[in-house]
Amino acid sequence: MRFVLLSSLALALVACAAQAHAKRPGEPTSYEASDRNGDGVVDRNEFQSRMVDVFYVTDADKDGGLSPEELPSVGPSAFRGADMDGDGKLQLPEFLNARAKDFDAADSSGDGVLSKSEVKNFD
Ligand SMILES: [Ca+2]
Ligand SMILES: [Ca+2]
Ligand SMILES: [Ca+2]
Repeated sequence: MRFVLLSSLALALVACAAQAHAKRPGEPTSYEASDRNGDGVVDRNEFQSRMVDVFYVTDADKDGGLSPEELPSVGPSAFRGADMDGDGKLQLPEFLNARAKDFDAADSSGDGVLSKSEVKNFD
């Protein structure tokens, strides 16, 4: 399930970038946008603040929860696993919790930060 969520993360980021605006040459990639202090790695706080942005962009109907329709790349079992209160939508804490697991799964070196090679799919 972790890897399903991880690939859905990359898709969510791509979808987010596509929704925001068409990418122009020279604009920062989503990875670079996530690396807010520019030290070349994405730490937990940077990842979380990026995921908050993704949440609000993904919540198309602005009802404060992500429905399966708003997260088409997330499989039903992964969605149910993340929906802790079982109301059929992922509220922000549920979304962040699921994404924190993605962070751990992506951090293959276990140093608590994501290097670019650990998130090849970010772009
Ligand atoms: Ca950083
Ligand atoms: Ca929604
Ligand atoms: Ca929920």
